[in-house]
Amino acid sequence: MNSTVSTTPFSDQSPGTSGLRKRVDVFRQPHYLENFVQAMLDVVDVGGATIVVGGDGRYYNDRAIQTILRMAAGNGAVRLIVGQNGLLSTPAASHLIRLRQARCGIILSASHNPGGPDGDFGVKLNGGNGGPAPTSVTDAVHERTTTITQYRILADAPDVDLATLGESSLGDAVVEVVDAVSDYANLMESLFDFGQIGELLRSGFRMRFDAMNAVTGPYAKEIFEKRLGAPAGSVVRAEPLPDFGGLHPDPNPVYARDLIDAMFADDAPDFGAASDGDGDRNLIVAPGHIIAPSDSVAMLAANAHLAPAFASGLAGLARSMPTSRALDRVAEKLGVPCFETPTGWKYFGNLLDAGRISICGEESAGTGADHVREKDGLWAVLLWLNILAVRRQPIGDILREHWRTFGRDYYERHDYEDLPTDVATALIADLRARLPTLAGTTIGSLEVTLADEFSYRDPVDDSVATGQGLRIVFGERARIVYRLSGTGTVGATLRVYIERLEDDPQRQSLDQAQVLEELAETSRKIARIEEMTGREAPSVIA
Ligand code: G16
Repeated sequence: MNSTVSTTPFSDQSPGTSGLRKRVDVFRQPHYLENFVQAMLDVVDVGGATIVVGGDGRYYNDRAIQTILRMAAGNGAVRLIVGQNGLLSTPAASHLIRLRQARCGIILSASHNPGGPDGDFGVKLNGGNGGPAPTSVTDAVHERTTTITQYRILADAPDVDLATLGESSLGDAVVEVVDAVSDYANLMESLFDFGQIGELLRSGFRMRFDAMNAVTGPYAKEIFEKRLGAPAGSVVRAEPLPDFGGLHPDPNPVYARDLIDAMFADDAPDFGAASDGDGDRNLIVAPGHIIAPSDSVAMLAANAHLAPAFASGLAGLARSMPTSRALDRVAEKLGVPCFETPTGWKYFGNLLDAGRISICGEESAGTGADHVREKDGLWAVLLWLNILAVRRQPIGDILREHWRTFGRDYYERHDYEDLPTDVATALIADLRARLPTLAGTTIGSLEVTLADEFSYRDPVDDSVATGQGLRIVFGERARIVYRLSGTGTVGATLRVYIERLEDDPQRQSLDQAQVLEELAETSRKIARIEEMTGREAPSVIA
């Protein structure tokens, strides 16, 4: 029976960079999930709509999906497309929304954050284009959460069987359980030269893909081992587990230690990669070298024409502001525009929809293209493999050749985690106030050519995003960027992004930490980090 349940607002349902992310405990409070979902359904107006629902399989995914299905049906949606067992990687969900022309998608994930009963959970809304809802929509959802008084749900309906493919009914709605792995794999097959990649993978070339016990496991098994013929065991930790086996499913050098160790061993495979909790991020590792995400997107763009999807060239490129400027120099050489957007995949949406860009990426391990409207970890791995299959050179050689041609951007991100929110906000405010005094000054050997707060006017719809990070620019040579993370669930994280360009080939294989040492020190001094936070050093260097 369709019930209307009375509720009262929660004060903490403001969606961050990528939807609402909180501890599982927070989501389990009575009405908490329901309030947020009702706010989304109200803003989208789902009467008569088709909706895609799925998640990364983390703890609480199974319960939350049943609630969301009952609410979607209770709010008049007519077709609910769900991944088998409630699983959908974020890029596969984006694809399914587009393929089935759904009005929206509801994706359950806290991305790379840890899972399990004490871990994190998240809910995000994607629009009919398959991409994260734009700020205008997430603002409206937030507004709605502050005034909500009731939600609608088929309270007494039994759980839907999500293990069995096919259709069933839920109230007046049809629930369709689909095999999203094959839809997604078919899309990949249409973009890349599977014949050539298969030849490479069957030629003795060894790859290691670490799914980190998260959602990409079944997709990677199907694509790499089944369709492309990579030897069994090329995909490791392939079973999605509700707590990711206790791992932090973040493909960075700290949490993907297993992969890094394998790739730095004497008998390292030829190519290593990992993805995150919901499959949108990627890490690429060459034998003995971790490829920085900012470099990876630049190298992919420079070589993209080797894959069928981009054989006729690229319309344009884009990167988030803190991502290194390596991509800009590739765009310049290709003669295409390179857009600089705020952090958050949603800012690429309009550019992709308008056909202004073909490939985009972020320092936070996200790379993607116009085939879906999310970043896509497996897509990035496949584009790398396609390039390697055509060039038949070791990935390390391609890396060094790229640096010789375009210069190398030594790059690090220093995270100061779990700061009291007021302390982090005060630090940014203090630095913001001092920006005008920094421009034109010389720090060490570098002159500050620009010190400002980044804001962005979307070239497609003219919407403006302000307050998107503080940047201290030293011409082409170097840059420091400061911003607060929008994805954490505890306290605040200050992110400091440091980059330095080296175009002398003799100086492109130096120790990264050493090259960046002076700039790192400068970054701490300029923002008075120790003085304001008591922290002498970052908690994580990525
Ligand atoms: C999300 C967004 C990304 C963004 C990242 C930034 O990633 O989708 O576009 O780069 O957050 O995170 P932060 O605000 O913490 O720096 P994901 O993979 O967590 O959805």
